[in-house]
Amino acid sequence: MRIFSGIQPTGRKHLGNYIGAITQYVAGQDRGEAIYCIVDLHATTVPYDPVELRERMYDTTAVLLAAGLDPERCVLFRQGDVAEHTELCWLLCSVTAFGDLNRMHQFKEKAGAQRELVSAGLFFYPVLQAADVLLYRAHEVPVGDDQRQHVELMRDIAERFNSRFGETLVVPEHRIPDVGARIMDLQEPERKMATTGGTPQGTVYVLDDPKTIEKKVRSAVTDSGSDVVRAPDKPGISNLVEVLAVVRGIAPEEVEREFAGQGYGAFKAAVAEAVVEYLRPVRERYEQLRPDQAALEAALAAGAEKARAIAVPTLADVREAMGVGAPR
Ligand code: AQP
Repeated sequence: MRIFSGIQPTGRKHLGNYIGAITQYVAGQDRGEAIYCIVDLHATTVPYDPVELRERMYDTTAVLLAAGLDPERCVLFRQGDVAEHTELCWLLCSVTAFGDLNRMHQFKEKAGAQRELVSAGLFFYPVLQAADVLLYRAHEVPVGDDQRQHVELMRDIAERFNSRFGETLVVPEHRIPDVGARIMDLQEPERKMATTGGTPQGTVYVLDDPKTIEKKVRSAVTDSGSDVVRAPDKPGISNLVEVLAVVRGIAPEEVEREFAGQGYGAFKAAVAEAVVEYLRPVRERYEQLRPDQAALEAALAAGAEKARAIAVPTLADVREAMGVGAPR
Protein backbone atom coordinates (compact mmCIF):
# COMPACT_ATOMS: atom_id res chain seq x y z
CA MET A 1 0.00 0.00 0.00
CA ARG A 2 1.24 3.47 -0.87
CA ILE A 3 0.64 6.40 1.49
CA PHE A 4 1.05 10.06 0.50
CA SER A 5 0.54 13.30 2.36
CA GLY A 6 1.71 16.89 2.12
CA ILE A 7 2.37 19.53 4.72
CA GLN A 8 2.97 23.26 4.31
CA PRO A 9 6.27 24.87 5.27
CA THR A 10 4.35 27.81 6.69
CA GLY A 11 4.57 29.14 10.22
CA ARG A 12 5.42 26.97 13.15
CA LYS A 13 3.80 23.57 13.32
CA HIS A 14 1.17 23.31 16.06
CA LEU A 15 -0.33 20.56 18.18
CA GLY A 16 -3.20 20.14 15.66
CA ASN A 17 -0.75 19.49 12.80
CA TYR A 18 1.21 17.18 15.07
CA ILE A 19 -1.72 15.05 16.27
CA GLY A 20 -3.86 15.22 13.12
CA ALA A 21 -1.09 14.64 10.59
CA ILE A 22 2.52 14.20 11.73
CA THR A 23 1.93 11.27 14.12
CA GLN A 24 0.03 9.53 11.32
CA TYR A 25 2.98 10.11 8.99
CA VAL A 26 5.32 8.45 11.44
CA ALA A 27 2.98 5.46 11.88
CA GLY A 28 2.58 5.22 8.08
CA GLN A 29 6.23 4.18 7.77
CA ASP A 30 5.30 0.84 9.37
CA ARG A 31 2.13 0.38 7.36
CA GLY A 32 3.26 0.81 3.77
CA GLU A 33 5.37 2.73 1.30
CA ALA A 34 5.18 6.20 2.81
CA ILE A 35 5.78 9.37 0.77
CA TYR A 36 5.67 12.82 2.39
CA CYS A 37 6.03 16.14 0.66
CA ILE A 38 6.68 19.60 2.07
CA VAL A 39 4.57 21.76 -0.19
CA ASP A 40 6.42 25.00 -0.88
CA LEU A 41 4.39 25.62 -4.06
CA HIS A 42 1.19 25.66 -2.02
CA ALA A 43 2.78 28.16 0.35
CA THR A 44 3.06 30.71 -2.49
CA THR A 45 -0.74 31.02 -2.79
CA VAL A 46 -0.94 33.57 0.05
CA PRO A 47 1.40 36.53 0.70
CA TYR A 48 4.83 35.26 1.77
CA ASP A 49 8.48 36.23 1.97
CA PRO A 50 10.82 34.16 -0.30
CA VAL A 51 13.74 34.20 2.15
CA GLU A 52 11.49 33.17 5.00
CA LEU A 53 9.94 30.38 2.90
CA ARG A 54 13.36 28.73 2.62
CA GLU A 55 13.88 29.02 6.39
CA ARG A 56 10.46 27.55 7.14
CA MET A 57 11.22 24.69 4.75
CA TYR A 58 14.22 23.71 6.88
CA ASP A 59 12.22 24.22 10.08
CA THR A 60 9.49 21.91 8.84
CA THR A 61 11.98 19.31 7.58
CA ALA A 62 13.70 19.29 10.98
CA VAL A 63 10.36 19.00 12.83
CA LEU A 64 9.33 16.02 10.68
CA LEU A 65 12.67 14.26 11.19
CA ALA A 66 12.58 15.05 14.92
CA ALA A 67 9.07 13.58 15.12
CA GLY A 68 10.37 10.27 13.77
CA LEU A 69 10.32 10.36 9.98
CA ASP A 70 13.26 8.30 8.79
CA PRO A 71 14.50 9.02 5.24
CA GLU A 72 15.56 5.36 5.04
CA ARG A 73 11.98 4.22 5.65
CA CYS A 74 10.01 6.90 3.81
CA VAL A 75 10.37 9.35 0.94
CA LEU A 76 10.56 12.89 2.32
CA PHE A 77 10.95 15.64 -0.27
CA ARG A 78 10.21 19.21 -1.29
CA GLN A 79 7.37 19.71 -3.76
CA GLY A 80 9.25 22.42 -5.70
CA ASP A 81 12.02 19.93 -6.53
CA VAL A 82 9.73 17.70 -8.60
CA ALA A 83 8.41 19.70 -11.58
CA GLU A 84 5.95 16.93 -12.51
CA HIS A 85 3.57 18.22 -9.78
CA THR A 86 2.87 21.46 -11.61
CA GLU A 87 2.47 19.89 -15.02
CA LEU A 88 0.04 17.30 -13.69
CA CYS A 89 -1.86 20.09 -11.93
CA TRP A 90 -2.45 21.80 -15.28
CA LEU A 91 -3.46 18.55 -17.01
CA LEU A 92 -5.93 17.73 -14.21
CA CYS A 93 -7.58 21.14 -14.67
CA SER A 94 -9.29 19.67 -17.74
CA VAL A 95 -11.22 17.22 -15.52
CA THR A 96 -11.82 19.58 -12.58
CA ALA A 97 -15.15 21.38 -12.31
CA PHE A 98 -14.94 25.13 -11.73
CA GLY A 99 -18.08 24.86 -9.60
CA ASP A 100 -16.42 22.29 -7.32
CA LEU A 101 -13.43 24.55 -6.71
CA ASN A 102 -15.79 27.41 -5.96
CA ARG A 103 -17.43 25.32 -3.23
CA MET A 104 -14.23 24.54 -1.29
CA HIS A 105 -14.51 25.74 2.34
CA GLN A 106 -10.79 26.41 2.60
CA PHE A 107 -10.83 28.65 -0.48
CA LYS A 108 -13.75 30.65 0.90
CA GLU A 109 -12.09 31.07 4.32
CA LYS A 110 -8.65 31.96 2.98
CA ALA A 111 -9.98 34.19 0.19
CA GLY A 112 -12.03 36.07 2.78
CA ALA A 113 -8.90 36.66 4.86
CA GLN A 114 -6.85 38.23 2.03
CA ARG A 115 -6.58 42.02 2.12
CA GLU A 116 -4.83 42.78 -1.17
CA LEU A 117 -4.98 39.90 -3.60
CA VAL A 118 -6.99 36.70 -3.79
CA SER A 119 -4.58 34.76 -6.01
CA ALA A 120 -5.71 32.28 -8.64
CA GLY A 121 -3.25 29.94 -6.90
CA LEU A 122 -5.49 29.89 -3.85
CA PHE A 123 -8.38 28.83 -6.09
CA PHE A 124 -6.32 26.07 -7.75
CA TYR A 125 -4.77 24.94 -4.45
CA PRO A 126 -6.91 21.74 -4.33
CA VAL A 127 -5.98 20.80 -7.93
CA LEU A 128 -2.28 21.00 -7.07
CA GLN A 129 -3.04 18.92 -3.98
CA ALA A 130 -4.81 16.35 -6.19
CA ALA A 131 -1.77 16.33 -8.49
CA ASP A 132 0.53 15.74 -5.48
CA VAL A 133 -1.33 12.59 -4.47
CA LEU A 134 -2.35 11.22 -7.88
CA LEU A 135 1.21 11.56 -9.24
CA TYR A 136 2.29 8.83 -6.81
CA ARG A 137 -0.77 6.62 -7.38
CA ALA A 138 -1.21 6.65 -3.60
CA HIS A 139 -3.93 4.54 -2.00
CA GLU A 140 -4.19 6.42 1.26
CA VAL A 141 -3.91 10.06 2.34
CA PRO A 142 -3.42 10.69 6.08
CA VAL A 143 -4.86 14.13 6.94
CA GLY A 144 -6.79 16.01 9.61
CA ASP A 145 -10.54 16.48 9.32
CA ASP A 146 -10.19 19.93 7.66
CA GLN A 147 -8.82 18.24 4.52
CA ARG A 148 -11.78 15.85 4.07
CA GLN A 149 -13.35 17.97 1.31
CA HIS A 150 -10.08 18.26 -0.62
CA VAL A 151 -9.56 14.49 -0.57
CA GLU A 152 -13.15 14.01 -1.81
CA LEU A 153 -12.37 16.38 -4.68
CA MET A 154 -9.18 14.54 -5.64
CA ARG A 155 -11.18 11.30 -5.74
CA ASP A 156 -13.69 12.94 -8.11
CA ILE A 157 -10.85 14.24 -10.28
CA ALA A 158 -9.21 10.79 -10.50
CA GLU A 159 -12.54 9.11 -11.30
CA ARG A 160 -13.39 11.68 -13.98
CA PHE A 161 -9.91 11.31 -15.50
CA ASN A 162 -10.17 7.50 -15.62
CA SER A 163 -13.63 7.51 -17.20
CA ARG A 164 -12.67 10.18 -19.77
CA PHE A 165 -9.17 8.92 -20.71
CA GLY A 166 -9.04 5.29 -19.51
CA GLU A 167 -7.84 3.71 -16.23
CA THR A 168 -4.64 5.59 -15.42
CA LEU A 169 -4.88 6.99 -11.89
CA VAL A 170 -5.50 5.41 -8.48
CA VAL A 171 -8.52 6.78 -6.59
CA PRO A 172 -7.20 7.43 -3.06
CA GLU A 173 -8.93 7.11 0.33
CA HIS A 174 -8.46 9.56 3.16
CA ARG A 175 -7.20 8.38 6.53
CA ILE A 176 -8.55 10.65 9.25
CA PRO A 177 -7.89 9.66 12.89
CA ASP A 178 -10.92 8.73 15.05
CA VAL A 179 -9.66 10.89 17.91
CA GLY A 180 -7.67 14.11 17.37
CA ALA A 181 -8.78 14.77 13.79
CA ARG A 182 -9.70 18.35 14.68
CA ILE A 183 -7.78 19.83 17.59
CA MET A 184 -9.44 23.09 18.61
CA ASP A 185 -7.97 26.46 19.58
CA LEU A 186 -7.59 26.55 23.38
CA GLN A 187 -8.98 30.08 23.64
CA GLU A 188 -11.73 29.76 21.05
CA PRO A 189 -12.61 26.06 21.13
CA GLU A 190 -15.35 26.45 18.52
CA ARG A 191 -12.66 26.84 15.84
CA LYS A 192 -9.75 24.62 14.89
CA MET A 193 -6.23 25.27 16.04
CA ALA A 194 -4.62 26.84 12.95
CA THR A 195 -1.49 28.47 11.61
CA THR A 196 -3.40 31.49 10.34
CA GLY A 197 -6.23 33.14 12.20
CA GLY A 198 -5.85 31.23 15.47
CA THR A 199 -5.32 32.97 18.82
CA PRO A 200 -1.67 33.15 20.02
CA GLN A 201 -2.55 31.88 23.50
CA GLY A 202 -4.83 29.17 22.13
CA THR A 203 -2.24 27.66 19.80
CA VAL A 204 0.32 25.23 21.25
CA TYR A 205 3.38 25.02 19.03
CA VAL A 206 5.42 21.83 18.80
CA LEU A 207 8.52 23.87 19.68
CA ASP A 208 7.01 25.86 22.58
CA ASP A 209 9.04 25.55 25.78
CA PRO A 210 7.47 23.69 28.74
CA LYS A 211 6.52 26.86 30.64
CA THR A 212 4.70 28.32 27.63
CA ILE A 213 2.81 25.07 27.01
CA GLU A 214 1.83 24.87 30.65
CA LYS A 215 0.54 28.44 30.65
CA LYS A 216 -1.45 27.97 27.45
CA VAL A 217 -3.10 24.75 28.64
CA ARG A 218 -3.83 26.02 32.15
CA SER A 219 -5.49 29.14 30.72
CA ALA A 220 -7.57 27.18 28.18
CA VAL A 221 -11.16 28.39 28.00
CA THR A 222 -13.63 25.95 29.55
CA ASP A 223 -17.23 26.30 30.77
CA SER A 224 -18.63 27.14 34.19
CA GLY A 225 -19.28 23.48 35.12
CA SER A 226 -16.87 21.01 36.71
CA ASP A 227 -17.49 17.66 34.96
CA VAL A 228 -14.67 16.35 32.80
CA VAL A 229 -16.86 14.92 30.03
CA ARG A 230 -17.23 15.52 26.31
CA ALA A 231 -20.47 17.27 25.36
CA PRO A 232 -21.63 19.59 22.56
CA ASP A 233 -21.96 22.49 25.00
CA LYS A 234 -18.47 21.86 26.43
CA PRO A 235 -16.14 22.39 23.43
CA GLY A 236 -13.17 23.43 25.58
CA ILE A 237 -13.27 20.40 27.89
CA SER A 238 -14.12 18.06 25.00
CA ASN A 239 -11.01 19.27 23.18
CA LEU A 240 -8.74 18.76 26.22
CA VAL A 241 -10.18 15.26 26.79
CA GLU A 242 -9.27 14.36 23.19
CA VAL A 243 -5.81 15.89 23.52
CA LEU A 244 -5.05 13.92 26.68
CA ALA A 245 -6.45 10.72 25.17
CA VAL A 246 -4.20 11.01 22.11
CA VAL A 247 -1.13 12.04 24.07
CA ARG A 248 -1.50 9.12 26.48
CA GLY A 249 -2.61 6.70 23.77
CA ILE A 250 -5.86 5.80 25.56
CA ALA A 251 -9.60 6.16 24.79
CA PRO A 252 -11.36 9.46 25.66
CA GLU A 253 -13.77 7.45 27.88
CA GLU A 254 -10.81 6.37 30.01
CA VAL A 255 -9.81 10.02 30.48
CA GLU A 256 -13.38 10.86 31.55
CA ARG A 257 -13.42 7.98 34.05
CA GLU A 258 -10.04 8.92 35.53
CA PHE A 259 -10.98 12.57 36.10
CA ALA A 260 -14.60 12.05 37.23
CA GLY A 261 -15.23 14.34 40.21
CA GLN A 262 -11.75 15.92 40.14
CA GLY A 263 -12.65 19.35 38.72
CA TYR A 264 -11.06 21.36 35.93
CA GLY A 265 -7.94 22.54 37.80
CA ALA A 266 -6.48 19.06 38.35
CA PHE A 267 -7.51 18.00 34.88
CA LYS A 268 -5.84 20.94 33.13
CA ALA A 269 -2.66 20.42 35.17
CA ALA A 270 -2.55 16.79 34.01
CA VAL A 271 -3.12 17.78 30.38
CA ALA A 272 -0.38 20.43 30.58
CA GLU A 273 2.12 17.98 32.03
CA ALA A 274 1.25 15.27 29.51
CA VAL A 275 1.58 17.64 26.52
CA VAL A 276 4.93 18.96 27.82
CA GLU A 277 6.31 15.41 28.07
CA TYR A 278 4.78 14.42 24.72
CA LEU A 279 6.50 17.25 22.84
CA ARG A 280 9.75 17.40 24.82
CA PRO A 281 11.69 14.75 22.82
CA VAL A 282 10.62 16.32 19.53
CA ARG A 283 11.81 19.77 20.61
CA GLU A 284 15.11 18.40 21.91
CA ARG A 285 15.78 16.43 18.76
CA TYR A 286 14.78 19.43 16.61
CA GLU A 287 17.39 21.56 18.36
CA GLN A 288 20.07 19.03 17.39
CA LEU A 289 18.93 18.72 13.77
CA ARG A 290 18.00 22.27 12.77
CA PRO A 291 21.48 23.88 12.78
CA ASP A 292 22.82 21.47 10.14
CA GLN A 293 21.11 23.00 7.14
CA ALA A 294 23.40 21.16 4.69
CA ALA A 295 22.25 17.81 6.09
CA LEU A 296 18.60 18.85 5.83
CA GLU A 297 19.15 19.98 2.24
CA ALA A 298 20.88 16.68 1.41
CA ALA A 299 17.97 14.69 2.90
CA LEU A 300 15.47 16.64 0.79
CA ALA A 301 17.54 16.24 -2.38
CA ALA A 302 17.82 12.47 -1.87
CA GLY A 303 14.06 12.31 -1.25
CA ALA A 304 13.37 14.24 -4.46
CA GLU A 305 15.37 11.69 -6.48
CA LYS A 306 13.25 8.86 -5.11
CA ALA A 307 10.05 10.84 -5.67
CA ARG A 308 10.93 11.60 -9.30
CA ALA A 309 11.45 7.92 -10.01
CA ILE A 310 7.74 7.39 -9.26
CA ALA A 311 6.39 10.68 -10.60
CA VAL A 312 7.98 10.67 -14.08
CA PRO A 313 6.34 7.43 -15.33
CA THR A 314 2.91 8.47 -13.98
CA LEU A 315 3.08 11.80 -15.78
CA ALA A 316 4.18 10.05 -18.98
CA ASP A 317 1.10 7.78 -18.74
CA VAL A 318 -1.16 10.80 -18.20
CA ARG A 319 0.30 12.67 -21.19
CA GLU A 320 -0.07 9.57 -23.37
CA ALA A 321 -3.68 9.00 -22.26
CA MET A 322 -4.52 12.64 -22.96
CA GLY A 323 -2.73 12.83 -26.30
CA VAL A 324 -0.43 15.58 -25.10
CA GLY A 325 3.09 15.95 -26.52
CA ALA A 326 4.79 13.50 -28.89
CA PRO A 327 3.40 9.93 -28.84
CA ARG A 328 5.41 7.32 -26.97
N1 AQP B 1 -6.45 21.73 14.23
C1 AQP B 1 -6.09 20.65 13.58
N2 AQP B 1 -6.36 19.42 14.09
C2 AQP B 1 -5.97 18.30 13.42
N3 AQP B 1 -5.30 18.31 12.25
C3 AQP B 1 -4.98 19.51 11.72
N4 AQP B 1 -4.31 19.88 10.60
C4 AQP B 1 -4.26 21.22 10.54
N5 AQP B 1 -4.89 21.77 11.60
C5 AQP B 1 -5.35 20.73 12.36
C6 AQP B 1 -3.71 18.95 9.65
O1 AQP B 1 -2.34 19.26 9.54
C7 AQP B 1 -1.89 18.88 8.23
C8 AQP B 1 -1.00 19.95 7.67
O2 AQP B 1 -1.74 21.10 7.39
P1 AQP B 1 -1.24 22.23 6.42
O3 AQP B 1 -0.25 21.70 5.49
O4 AQP B 1 -2.44 22.94 5.87
O5 AQP B 1 -0.44 23.14 7.38
P2 AQP B 1 -0.86 24.51 7.99
O6 AQP B 1 -1.24 25.45 6.89
O7 AQP B 1 0.23 24.90 8.91
O8 AQP B 1 -2.12 24.02 8.79
P3 AQP B 1 -3.31 24.84 9.37
O9 AQP B 1 -3.17 25.02 10.78
O10 AQP B 1 -4.52 24.11 8.86
O11 AQP B 1 -3.19 26.28 8.80
P4 AQP B 1 -4.16 27.15 8.02
O12 AQP B 1 -5.57 26.80 8.43
O13 AQP B 1 -3.77 28.52 8.36
O14 AQP B 1 -3.86 26.76 6.60
C9 AQP B 1 -3.14 18.60 7.38
O15 AQP B 1 -3.28 17.20 7.22
C10 AQP B 1 -4.26 19.13 8.24
O16 AQP B 1 -5.45 18.39 8.05
